[in-house]
Amino acid sequence: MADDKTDQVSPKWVETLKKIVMDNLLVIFMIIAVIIGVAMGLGLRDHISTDDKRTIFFLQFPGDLLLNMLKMLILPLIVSSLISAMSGLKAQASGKMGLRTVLYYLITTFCAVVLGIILVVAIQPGYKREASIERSGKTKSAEGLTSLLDLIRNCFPDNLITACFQKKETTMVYEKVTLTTPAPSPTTDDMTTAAINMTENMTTEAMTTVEAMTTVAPKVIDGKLESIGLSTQGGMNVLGLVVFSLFFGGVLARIGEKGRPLIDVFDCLHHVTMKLITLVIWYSPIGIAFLIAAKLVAMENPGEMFTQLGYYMLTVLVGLAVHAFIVLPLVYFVIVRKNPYRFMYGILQALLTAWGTASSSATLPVTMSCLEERNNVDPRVTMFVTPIGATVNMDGTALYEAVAAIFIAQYLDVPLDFGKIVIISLTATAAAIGAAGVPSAGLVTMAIVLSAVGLPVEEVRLILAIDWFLDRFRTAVNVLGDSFGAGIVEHLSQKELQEMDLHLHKYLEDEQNGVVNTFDVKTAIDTKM
Ligand code: 7O9
Repeated sequence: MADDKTDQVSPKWVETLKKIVMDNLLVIFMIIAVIIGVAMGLGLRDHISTDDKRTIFFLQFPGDLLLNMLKMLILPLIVSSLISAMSGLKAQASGKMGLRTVLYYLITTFCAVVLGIILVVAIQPGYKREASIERSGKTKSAEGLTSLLDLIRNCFPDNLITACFQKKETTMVYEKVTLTTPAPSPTTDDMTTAAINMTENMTTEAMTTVEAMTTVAPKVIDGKLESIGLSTQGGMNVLGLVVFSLFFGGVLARIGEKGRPLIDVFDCLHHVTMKLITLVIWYSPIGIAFLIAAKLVAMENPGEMFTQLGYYMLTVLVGLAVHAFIVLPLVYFVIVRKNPYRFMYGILQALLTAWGTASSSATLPVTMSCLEERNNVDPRVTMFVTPIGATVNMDGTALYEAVAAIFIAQYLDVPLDFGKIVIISLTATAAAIGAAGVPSAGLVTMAIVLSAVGLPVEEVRLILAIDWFLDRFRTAVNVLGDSFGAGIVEHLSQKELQEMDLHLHKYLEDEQNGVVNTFDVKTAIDTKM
């Protein structure tokens, strides 16, 4: 008996500890992976030169495997999730949920932009400079109207198969090039140098290649438009697939009994994909460690970067931190009345993946899995909210773009009045929402914000050097925003979800008791989980 007692006391204590460790094993692995990645990267910097592209390429191999595995799952995941979610929700419920989702995204993105603007105006990083910033890299062309039309055009792809790996982009070729603003300083990039040589000659002959065109900002060009047309760009047309899946799922739910087999197919596809994700997640610590190490080894002149752009970096990081640790948790707490930090702890793994990969789309599988498995968010909500969130909700990016635009204005001593600041806030919000839909996005959306207030687009070069570094933090904030969104929409949609549960419960009960169903098949489909 005495033995029994000791057996009971110590194992219980050990059991609890064991349970805590086991429950958080992956998170612990991920944290260790980040630490190992940073240590490995910094350690290898002494042995591998930044120019040794070959070794760095090989060093990144395990990380590339992770990125591939995650990206491979995106297509089946978004299509099956959105179709399943839409076919499982009643028209009214999906409408209400959609409205809440969109409102949450718009409001939080705008909050992020305003927060960024307040900080950049208060800290004034553009005026605090010791040395002039080295300008590097090339810029892409961007025009507000064509980008907006591209965005809408991409919502309706002409071919579903090509939409999985191509987007359409409006391209323009100009006959003559006249310089209206000072020429940008030369860089090592051949294409850019060629383009600059042309602009330095004030008036040049036609630029024949589209590539040459895209290296010069359109504001610089004041020539006759020779041709305009569509070209294809690599990358998944995610917006087109999202729009298609939403409508497909919506209609599928409404065709009654006939739709049942297909609904089961997509349900099944979703379940299998989620299971595959859990497998990939076990590999993710290894991949993350090597991604971080390779990036740190490849980093050029970190000291210079930190001193020259230190205040700018500080502004962005403080903004992201305030948004992540104060604004979003506060919104969650006010609406849901639960501990937001516990919620954040649940998705820590997704946040670390976002930080390690700098891609919220590659993180989407991990985000969904964390929300469903660890935070117990209703799958019907995550399936609906997170794929859309990964596509249109980018709080971190919006904040970053607003800060960057005003930083560039400060650096160039261009005064911005209140009207221009309002324009920046609106375009930064819109650019972040449309980023995934605009072909060759990234810096293009930045260029749209700049050109909206008449700032020289090529000056994005100022901030290019540390873009990759800040990208990791803003991606984590993007993912955090999507996740809180799922929690909040679930809370707000409780009534609809419970109603659907009730219907299903009754239906199953009746079926079990052999009662002739009071619900037709369509209702059963509408209410299925
Ligand atoms: C950041 F829904 C998905 F998963 F299928 C999906 C697929 C692709 C969602 C989005 C995309 C996509 O193409 N996104 C995209 C995002 C495209 C271009 C630019 C950006 C902006 O990226 C962020 C940033 O640079 O600030 C950030 N790196 O969240 O991934």
